[in-house]
Amino acid sequence: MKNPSQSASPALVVILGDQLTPQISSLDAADRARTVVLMAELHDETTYVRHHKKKIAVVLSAMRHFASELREDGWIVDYVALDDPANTGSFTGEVERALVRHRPQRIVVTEPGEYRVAAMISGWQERFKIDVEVRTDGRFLCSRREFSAWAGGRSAMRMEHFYHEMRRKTGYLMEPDGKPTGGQWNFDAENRKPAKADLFMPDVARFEPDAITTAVLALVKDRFAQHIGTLEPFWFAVTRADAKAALSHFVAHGLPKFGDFQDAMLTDERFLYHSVLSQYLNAGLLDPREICDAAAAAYRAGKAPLNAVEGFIRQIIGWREYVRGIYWLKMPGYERSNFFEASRPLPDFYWTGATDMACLKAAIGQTIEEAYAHHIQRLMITGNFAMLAGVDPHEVHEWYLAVYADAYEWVELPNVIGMSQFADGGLLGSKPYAAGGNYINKMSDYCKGCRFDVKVRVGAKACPFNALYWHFLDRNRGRLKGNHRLGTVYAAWDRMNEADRDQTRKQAEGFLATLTRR
Ligand code: FAD
Ligand code: DLZ
Ligand code: SF4
Repeated sequence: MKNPSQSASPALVVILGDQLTPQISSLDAADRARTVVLMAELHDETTYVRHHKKKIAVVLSAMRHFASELREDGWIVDYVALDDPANTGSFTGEVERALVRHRPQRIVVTEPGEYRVAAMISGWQERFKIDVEVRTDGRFLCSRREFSAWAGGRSAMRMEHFYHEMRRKTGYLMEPDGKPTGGQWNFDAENRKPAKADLFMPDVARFEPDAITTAVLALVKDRFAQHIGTLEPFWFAVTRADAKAALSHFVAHGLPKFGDFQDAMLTDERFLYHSVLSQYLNAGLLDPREICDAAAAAYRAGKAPLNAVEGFIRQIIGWREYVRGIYWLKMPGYERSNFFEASRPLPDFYWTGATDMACLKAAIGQTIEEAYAHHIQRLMITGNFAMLAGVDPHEVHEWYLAVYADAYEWVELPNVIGMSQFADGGLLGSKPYAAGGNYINKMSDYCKGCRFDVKVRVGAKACPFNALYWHFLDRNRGRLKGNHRLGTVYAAWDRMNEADRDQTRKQAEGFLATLTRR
């Protein structure tokens, strides 16, 4: 229980770079006159992986805008800039300095998104001899405690079951009789159409950099020249007002076809009908409820079909909340999962895009330019390739954490370790997302522009995904043989004659030997 005199005692509220929400719990019931808000641009946070330049820029610019909005709203904000000569570069170091400046009686912070930072904060009370109150992050629809209660005692923690609970809890797309709208929980059977290049595609919402962003871009250009990525053109929203405009833009232009083409990939269409909202949502510029409210309202107004709206809401109240729950349930240790004992270094071309494989070149090329790739590119192109090639999943994880503007470990890690690399041995998914060239050809136009032939398995023209796919299954047979969902593919491998199998193995091994790293 909170002591009433405590809430009036001078407090230092620490706001982290992904807590840019005016209603953040650390500010609840705080007295503006007796509270100092500390925000700090930190060397450690900008470099614990070599984040994409655009990611650093969007975070720092959004932090600066948020600090100035808080000040306009009457808060006292102590903002430490990256180039402040006294900046120690870490949360702990900056809290220590702020304690000397402000002499607060207590520290208040909303629970951080990452285990690494939570471990740091857990040492503050002892180290600084001051009360530290860590509050639940109310921006999530399912608290960590609720998720543990849901997970407790279950042998399989499937997302679909969790999602039904979340639909009931939130009431999204639910009828008064407790049944799901449209009589089904999930309309994916109507989704997953391949895209056609001649369809009209809406562009993503783009925003001109203002003076604050322009200063941040100059700072990032100067300080992080060695990090991956193109800094300009920079079009991300960095304020809540612009992020809300991006949400309205998506609901009007992207949402109606979101479901149909959710899994499609096109070389010249980087965003298709995706929302491109995750970087705003994860930094706190948007709230999951307002996004789902807007999508549900579009359905009710007849502006978007049920398959699109259900699929979209599922990603947010289902997948997003579910992966966060898994992260906190399994950390620490989850980041070192390696079910296949894969040890190959991440190939060089993940950092440069320099490969003849047109699908990887497109997905990595746009990642370098935009700090964005959509879900199927992350899962079925870069993720699939890394798993088939036997890349160390920890290296894969660090790459994803670095290159995407929306990447924070709580959401990135389960998607990479669990969903994409099957490195947790099936906690999150019931079978590995492994596919040969056929799948990529069906869902994209990449193969048309590729020097490899997607229909061919061996020889100089052979699509590398084909032999790698069989090689992956073959070399991991011992680990996967109990998986009933793979029975038919192993049966197909067994039906191949021994000479073909042998050629396939050699083809894959020859290709793997060409992969290099810097
Ligand atoms: P949309 O396709 O428009 O989806 C709407 C929203 O749903 C997203 O903005 C996002 O908030 C949420 N969402 C969708 N799928 C997922 C999912 N699997 N997990 C959590 N939320 C989801 N998402 C991140 O936010 N950060 C990451 O670091 C991240 N890393 C990923 C790594 C891999 C290997 C894979 C396969 C997926 C990853 N995702 C990650 C999930 C997903 O790819 C992105 O959320 C999505 O591509 C963001 O683009 P969007 O906003 O256009 O999404
Ligand atoms: C991602 C990020 C970056 C690049 N820089 C900062 C920063 O300078 N200061 C800050 O407070 N937060 C930053 N962040 C976000 C943090 O890494 C994030 O808040 C923690 O990882 C907890 O999720
Ligand atoms: Fe990718 Fe193979 Fe298609 Fe080339 S042929 S784009 S490598 S799937």
